[in-house]
Amino acid sequence: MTRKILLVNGPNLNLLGVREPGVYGTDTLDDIVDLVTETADGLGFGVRAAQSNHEGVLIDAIHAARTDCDAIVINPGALTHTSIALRDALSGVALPVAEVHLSNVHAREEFRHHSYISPIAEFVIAGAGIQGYEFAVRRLAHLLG
Ligand code: CA2
Repeated sequence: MTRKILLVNGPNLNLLGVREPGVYGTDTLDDIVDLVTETADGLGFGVRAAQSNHEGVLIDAIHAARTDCDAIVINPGALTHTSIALRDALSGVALPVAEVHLSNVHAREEFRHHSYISPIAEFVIAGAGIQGYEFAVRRLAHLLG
């Protein structure tokens, strides 16, 4: 059976490439999904991609991964800085989690410096643009062996 990675993108990431290219670049969410899918495919993994602007929908997608996914790559968007519920969902499914941010959140406003997700993530990648998602897939595949 093919192993699978859940790719989760949080609120407003559907606007990527459409608004604020100065901060987040010109790549779109579809570009991210394509990059993750191609990278995972080359390593023998399948991908299920989810994006929502609603916290509960993201939590449901994470719960669903419990039975058929092996790892999670997540860019929680602004929920990174606010959501204990998202963190609890990620802890609850007990899969390895890679936290990815397009921008270097530590070089931005103070409120972006704290993440509720980082303490339960295997690793965090910030500021590498969409390449960060590719690194995350490669590292998770390596960790899973
Ligand atoms: O750098 C990242 O990947 C972030 O997770 C992006 C979030 C932000 O709240 C985090 O602090 C860091 C925001 C995603 C919103 O993306 C947009 C894209 C285009 C136009 C407007 C928003």
